[in-house]
Amino acid sequence: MLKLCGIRFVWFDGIPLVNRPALVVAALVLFMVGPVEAQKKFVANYDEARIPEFTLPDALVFEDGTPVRTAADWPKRREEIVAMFADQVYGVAPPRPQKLAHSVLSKKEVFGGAAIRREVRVHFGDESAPHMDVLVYVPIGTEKPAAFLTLNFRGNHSVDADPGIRLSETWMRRSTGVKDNKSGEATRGAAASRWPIETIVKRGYALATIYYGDIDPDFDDGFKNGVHALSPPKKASDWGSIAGWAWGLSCALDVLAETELVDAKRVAVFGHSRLGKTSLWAGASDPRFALVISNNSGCGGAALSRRAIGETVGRINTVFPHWFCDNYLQYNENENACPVDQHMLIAAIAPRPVYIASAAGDKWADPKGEFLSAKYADPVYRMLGTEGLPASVMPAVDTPVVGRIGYHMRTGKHDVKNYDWKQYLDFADKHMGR
Ligand code: GTR
Repeated sequence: MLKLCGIRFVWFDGIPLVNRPALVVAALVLFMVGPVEAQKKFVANYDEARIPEFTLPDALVFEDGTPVRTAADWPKRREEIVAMFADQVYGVAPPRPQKLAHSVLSKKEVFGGAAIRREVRVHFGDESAPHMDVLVYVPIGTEKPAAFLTLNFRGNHSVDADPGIRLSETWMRRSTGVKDNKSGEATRGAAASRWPIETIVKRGYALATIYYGDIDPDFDDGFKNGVHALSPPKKASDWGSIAGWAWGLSCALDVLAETELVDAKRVAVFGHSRLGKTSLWAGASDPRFALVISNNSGCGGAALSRRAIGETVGRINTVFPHWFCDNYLQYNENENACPVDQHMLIAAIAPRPVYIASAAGDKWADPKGEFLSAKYADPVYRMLGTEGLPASVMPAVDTPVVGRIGYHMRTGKHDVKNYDWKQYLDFADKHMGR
């Protein structure tokens, strides 16, 4: 018998055996230390010279190798691309409910008579189904305005200090003012710097925002809560959280169309960071969105995965296992095997206008990779007869390039600033203005 590090190895017919308690201990150690170690060991690459070699899949070639020759071929190729993203990346969502029961919880004139603020409760089914609250600002004096439909991170009450907005009662991530995962008064208006609502309505746009946790609380609970409870994922291609949030946005668009509060044909979908990944997927999967905005969406959003700079597919799947579908795990440190890359997500939005914004200090999200996605989506936009992205090299900081695809890299860090909103409002004027 051989004893090594406290584990008894018993030799039997020349085969080393390990005693059972030691096996259990080793399995436990592997189970607990394995993932922690894997996370600790992740060191992001920021060196362009160390990017692995890669070839991008061509958005303009069908899966059977046939080239996409004309605009008439595009809808079929687009369908192929959207299906691959659903199957391999975000997961397939169930059909939206036939009925979305909704009621107005509050209605008030705000900003000195510039807008009406409403809180609309929307159930994913009849009145007994789970619900989300949509906070809607509609400018007064603009008939059927265009709108920005958005998700927020910290509750509807966080976007403005207005005491009339209901405090979110949904599970909330720990942060200042949140106790036992419940929002406190101190979080009222806490995210207001990201939401220049008065400016937006005074420019003639409506703004609708939803706390993303109303749709699916952002933690890995095996999909028991949120909208996944309505259709729990069973297959590796079934929906993850990003697909759930995007599905919620599409439901909100259904209700905006039904209530005629805004012009449902002119609704832009906007999101920051993980919610920017979500706005891209919402825009790609639901062609009713007239315009799409991704603010610092990074890995799994606008950034090319194959560059593996900053956050990588392996890292994101380890830290946020619930965001994507299980099929996406195959591409951990194996991005080249994925049938799609993120420029195809942008292309799937074509020819609708799309704006991609980076921040110079947000290296984790790979600003260059975000720009390159826009650039490699450009041939699709041009084939469809639009001006695409009017830049072939990355523009300098704070110098937006704006065609049917818009792009800028703002000074500063991962955030949403008035500078970003100014570009989005100008972009909306260009493409959704009357
Ligand atoms: C980070 C994550 C990013 C981004 C960000 C956010 O931790 O690595 O992909 O989504 O969170 O959403 O704030």
